[in-house]
Amino acid sequence: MTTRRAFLGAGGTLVGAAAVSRAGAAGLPEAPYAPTHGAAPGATAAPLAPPNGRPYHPVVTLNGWSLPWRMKDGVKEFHLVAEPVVRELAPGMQANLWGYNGQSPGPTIEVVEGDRVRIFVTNKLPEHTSVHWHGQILPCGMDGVTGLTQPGIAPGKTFMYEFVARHAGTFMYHPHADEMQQMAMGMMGSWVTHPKDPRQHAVERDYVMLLGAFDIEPGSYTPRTNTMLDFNLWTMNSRVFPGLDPMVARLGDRVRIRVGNLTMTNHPIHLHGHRFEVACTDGGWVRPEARWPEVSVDVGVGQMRAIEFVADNPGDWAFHCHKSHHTMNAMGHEVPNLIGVDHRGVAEKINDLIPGYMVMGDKGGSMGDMQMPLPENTLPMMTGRGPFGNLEMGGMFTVLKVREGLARGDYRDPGWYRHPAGTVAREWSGELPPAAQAPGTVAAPAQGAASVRKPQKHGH
Ligand SMILES: [Cu+2]
Repeated sequence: MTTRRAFLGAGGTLVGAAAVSRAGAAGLPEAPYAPTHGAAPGATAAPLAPPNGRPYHPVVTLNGWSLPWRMKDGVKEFHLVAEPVVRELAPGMQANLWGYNGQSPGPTIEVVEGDRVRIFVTNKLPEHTSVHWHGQILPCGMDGVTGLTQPGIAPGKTFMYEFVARHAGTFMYHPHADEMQQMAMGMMGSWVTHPKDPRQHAVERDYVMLLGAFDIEPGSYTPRTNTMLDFNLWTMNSRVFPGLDPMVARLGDRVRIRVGNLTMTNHPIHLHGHRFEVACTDGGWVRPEARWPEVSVDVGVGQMRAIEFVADNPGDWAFHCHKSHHTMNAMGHEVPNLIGVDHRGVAEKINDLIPGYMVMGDKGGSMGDMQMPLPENTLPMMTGRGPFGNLEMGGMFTVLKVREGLARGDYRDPGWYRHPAGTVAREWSGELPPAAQAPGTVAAPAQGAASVRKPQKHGH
């Protein structure tokens, strides 16, 4: 492989890979830097076609990229640099994270079953680290567990890992050193080992993402890493909606989406308009006779699930975590339910005491077109413009766009779906069939409540 690589970003810009080390063939392979894509930092990079070694069909890392390698004496050499990074979570919010080679998550590592792989890990963090190759069957001393199988990689030092990628499948990598801190800061990456025979498990579109969670106080930039469960930003590859690119498929394509979970809770991942099967986990391929149809799959903590389906239904289909709090950005959680509360007169009285107090929630939680001043570096809780208005989403949400007649390698956003005439839900003002009432019930009285409590805490 050449010492300098370039690849085409999603925006079509030619992006040069900056070299950390140019010591040449005798030294470390260069450590390519995350592509920057000019006006769209954090966009999805075009798949990395293998320049040497066995052929394979590359994956697309949603809002991420794959790490180029150097082939040396038949060994694929990669260079990861663990370091502080700034990641734009979505336009309007940046976070001080830790990652690899300029970004969180780190670049996806793609190899082929049977490849001998050598990975150099340079530590530019202020504390020791290590890399665990989650799911790989390898010699124990290469497993990356600080204290158990190796000493920690001290700041400034470089370690070398070497093993054979024995099994095709879906894996990840992350530190096994001060894990709570380092993973809560965004240190993780995907690993895909492609089958030796590219016809095996073949798909036309192959996406990969890792689920993450951060607790960043509105107005600040650095995650609170001691948080156990009460995170306020739920991410796919360290991005949140509307900062996530759509996944694109041509009508009739067989599609795989690989999802790994390195958060502190499970995420039921749901796809609209299609039925899928779990084809692969981080433990290997699921035998065809052992698969069953699903539209949601729970991705447990420390698990990877690769779903497969035929994109046979044209449209813009939501793809998201089914926990409704995980499709929102930073919000106040300690808020009583005020649906039905009569606020008339109350707001004026409170406003005398607290200028700027707003009444919220008496008609539900929709913040649809509400304009509120936000602290610096914070995203709206429910946001994103669609062709029919505000999507009222955030966090772990993106869209699968299925279109007729796309070119094979075309991953560009095709724009919003143009629905055939008469196929969109619409207002009805004509005659209605009767609306039957549940047996034994009477129409609800007007809702009311005795007390109004002001939201107390902002940030969760
Ligand atoms: Cu979730």
